[in-house]
Amino acid sequence: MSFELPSLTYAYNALEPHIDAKTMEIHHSKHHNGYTNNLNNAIAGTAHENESIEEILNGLDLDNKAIRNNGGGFYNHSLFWQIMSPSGGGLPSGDLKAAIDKAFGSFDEFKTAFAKAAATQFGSGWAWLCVHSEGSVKVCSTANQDNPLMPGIGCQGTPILGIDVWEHAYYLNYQNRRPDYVDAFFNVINWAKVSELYTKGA
Ligand code: MN3
Repeated sequence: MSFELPSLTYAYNALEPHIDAKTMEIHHSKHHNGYTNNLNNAIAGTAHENESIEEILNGLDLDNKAIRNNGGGFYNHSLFWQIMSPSGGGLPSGDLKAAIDKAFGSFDEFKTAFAKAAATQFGSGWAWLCVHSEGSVKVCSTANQDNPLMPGIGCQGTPILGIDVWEHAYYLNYQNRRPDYVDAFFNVINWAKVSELYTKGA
């Protein structure tokens, strides 16, 4: 089996003004495409060929840099496109809202914690909201293309929301202003999708 670059369900310019079309186009058609091709090359002829991406990441040997970087890159971006939407923004509801309130006290305090994780991730990486099997949620961050599905990464759980804080995700529009990009990201979060992932992962 080989992995395929997933299509976006919206146009490259659909998230403007929060995320610009050029950034989206390069990010999806070049960066994500590159991770996808490199992952396929890395697993070709190995036992991983018959595994799902989740199985590959759960059982990852962290010393296998090709699969770590490209398998992470494939998974992380596949999630990232889904948890954004042109009609996104607003607030979570239902069980997800309750879990966020329980963990952080309020949505605003969650937003502060998530934005801080994104801002303080040194260099390239991701900030995450993860769910644990008993339904609790937590915020953490990982370097490069690592993610919470990888063993021993110091940030465990099932990711239900993630923000890419590599410069390629925001530099054209925001240059060094990562906090402004993180703030804008909240206007495109697809909370319906995040809720669906919460229910699946809890
Ligand atoms: Mn990226």
